[in-house]
Amino acid sequence: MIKDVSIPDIGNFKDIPIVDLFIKVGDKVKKEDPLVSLESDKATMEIPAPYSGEIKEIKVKIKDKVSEGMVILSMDVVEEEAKVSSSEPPPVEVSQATTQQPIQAAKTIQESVSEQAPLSKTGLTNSHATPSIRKMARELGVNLSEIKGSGPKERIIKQDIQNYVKSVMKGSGGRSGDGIPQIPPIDFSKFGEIETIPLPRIKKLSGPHLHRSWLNIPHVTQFDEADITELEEFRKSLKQESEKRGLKVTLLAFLVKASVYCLKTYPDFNSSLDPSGESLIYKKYYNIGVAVDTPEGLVVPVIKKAESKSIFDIATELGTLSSKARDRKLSSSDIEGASFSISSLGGVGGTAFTPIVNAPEVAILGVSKSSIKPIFQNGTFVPRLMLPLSLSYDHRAIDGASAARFTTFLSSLLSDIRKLLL
Ligand code: CAO
Repeated sequence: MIKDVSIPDIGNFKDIPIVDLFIKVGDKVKKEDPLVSLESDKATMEIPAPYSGEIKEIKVKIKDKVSEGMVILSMDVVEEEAKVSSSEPPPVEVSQATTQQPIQAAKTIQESVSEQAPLSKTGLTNSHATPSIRKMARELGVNLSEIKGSGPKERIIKQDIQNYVKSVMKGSGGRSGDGIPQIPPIDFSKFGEIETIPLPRIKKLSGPHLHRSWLNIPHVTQFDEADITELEEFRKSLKQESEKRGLKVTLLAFLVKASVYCLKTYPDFNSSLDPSGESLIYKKYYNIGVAVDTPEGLVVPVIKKAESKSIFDIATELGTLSSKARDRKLSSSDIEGASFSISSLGGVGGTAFTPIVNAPEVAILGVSKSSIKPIFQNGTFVPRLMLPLSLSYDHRAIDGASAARFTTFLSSLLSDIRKLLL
């Protein structure tokens, strides 16, 4: 049945221009779908469909001025609804066009405005937008006051919201892609002389990787120390033999060896979380990444299959990989496939630090500078060479108690490296 649709009761508003037509002839609409949008200098109103059906004729166009009772279109109304057409038309949805001028309107309009009132707290009503656009903004969690409209009279249109959402997703809307508020830019030259130097290539590459690991992994660091007095004596005793072989055996080679032993004993530390986060992938190989400090930034070459290598083999490979790293000659195969990493700052200094887990690994061992400390043994203080250990781990994969067991075990191995033979 064909029925005319006219402007319902819109209170004291008269001769209001149409600013949007949401339908065209042939469109099928449901009762309460918006048909047209009217906008005075005080308010924006959407006229909803009073019935479900098909649009047959549109009798108005954008910029036409309308008042209550004017026929704007005709519809072929769905049979059942035509029978109950005496029912009340759906209420007009209204929003305030500007905050400066109060709305004075009929009951239905005031009711709608009071629905909108909570929105003003978020600044939504400061903007010029139709109710359907406001609805879209609400659904997407977009604050309209952050958007400059590109429609007539700076009205916010659908495209503006889409562009805004895209810019936020790209991290250019005041938030990073992670939804983390960005640090506002500061003009440091206001406070003194400055110089801007681009980051070296490696720092540019490692920065996002470190950031990703830091954001994704719930980090905890377990601190401990190992008595390496005897180990250091043994290492020094190898000096002649090492020199004959043309290599330098540092503590790091022993740390790699002892770590493999610990990883075999505590396999969780040699695992990765499966992408679903529902299982752990255990690796049956022991590839140890070693952080190397280079003038260009931090790189982590990998000692592959460390479980099958001797202390001399590991020392040789450490020398080769760190020289390659410093000469920027590492290949991609040199830096891939690690299952656990070690970061030694022992040659530099410090007492402890919190290394960042090298995702998708689940743990990293940090080592600081050893020093002689008075240790209470057999009723007396004795000078012992103590090595600080800092084990960071992914708390999703590893419990605190396991981490404490791992470092305790590592400490016992380093205190008596004969245990590595067992
Ligand atoms: N305590 C005391 N002395 C230590 C030590 C420790 N834990 N570890 C090493 N040393 C000593 C070495 O024995 C060596 O002394 P000598 O020259 O008298 O023999 C000196 O410190 C320098 O060692 P090194 O750094 O050349 O050798 P290494 O095997 O210990 O380390 C490498 C090699 C490549 C790991 C290291 O040079 C390096 O780059 N470390 C920095 C890693 C880094 O930046 N980590 C931070 C990453 S952020 O998580």
